[in-house]
Amino acid sequence: MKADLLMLVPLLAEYEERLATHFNLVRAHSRAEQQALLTDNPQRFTVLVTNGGEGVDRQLMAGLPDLKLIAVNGVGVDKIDKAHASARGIRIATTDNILTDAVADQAVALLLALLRQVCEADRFVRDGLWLKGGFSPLGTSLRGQRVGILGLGKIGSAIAERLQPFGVTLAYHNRRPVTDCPYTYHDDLVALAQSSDILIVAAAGGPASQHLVDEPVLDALGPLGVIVNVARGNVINETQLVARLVDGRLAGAALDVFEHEPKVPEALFSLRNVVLQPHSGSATLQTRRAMAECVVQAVLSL
Ligand code: 8YV
Repeated sequence: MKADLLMLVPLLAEYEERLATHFNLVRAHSRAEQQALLTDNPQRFTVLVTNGGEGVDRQLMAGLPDLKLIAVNGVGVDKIDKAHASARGIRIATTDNILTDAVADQAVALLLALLRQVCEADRFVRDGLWLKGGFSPLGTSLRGQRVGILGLGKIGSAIAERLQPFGVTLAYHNRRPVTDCPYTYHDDLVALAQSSDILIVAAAGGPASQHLVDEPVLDALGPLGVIVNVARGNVINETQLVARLVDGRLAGAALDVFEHEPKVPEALFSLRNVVLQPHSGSATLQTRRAMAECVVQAVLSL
């Protein structure tokens, strides 16, 4: 008889099929379905599959007494109680390194889309407005901009590498300076924001980075500043961010992630100075295949 494998999120079909040759897949994508499992022989699960955005509900993890492995289809572990997992010897496997390039590409794509008003101009053409006159607002050149990166880890560094040939100046804020790094280090995030035109958020999520980008940072970035977030929504104080985008205390934002996703503040929908994405930084076929392969290997290795 096959063992049960708990799937909190879907994987690409072919990888689920591979897993299904070894396991009986039990899909519980909603909180209600997960809750129901807790009273249905929960000791049958030794492995579960989730992703970075979803993590594992605290109560669910506590209710699975024989859990040994959490296989994450992503790198973020901010929605998993790591202390609880480690106390119970539950291993957490991630797709470390695999999505770095895709997320860094997405950050650059979002930045250029925002500065060059790609989405706005696309809507202009689709709506047939070009026939009535030219697209009037001018975009912003990337060359010469001062870019500040919050979080110079693997993804932050990959973003910096991609931006260098565009002729920007690069600086960053991290808990500690990165050894042998050519970019200017600011040990204070407000100071980084003050000396940046563009702030790119690439920091890991979790309690330590909750609302790191708050009023003082947003004010320091100022009315000409723009912000890009490919990390976690709650690294930025979203209420403060939205208020500034609405009243012009911040020039623009390109956001792949949100504090309460998939809920996105409705005030953003009518703004022309934002680019909004549904947490799709790693969403390329190649990357999602490589991630799913990594998850399958982790599950089979138990
Ligand atoms: C993943 C993410 O794509 O890796 C993460 O932590 O947030 C995303 O890039 C997500 O886990 C979906 O699989």
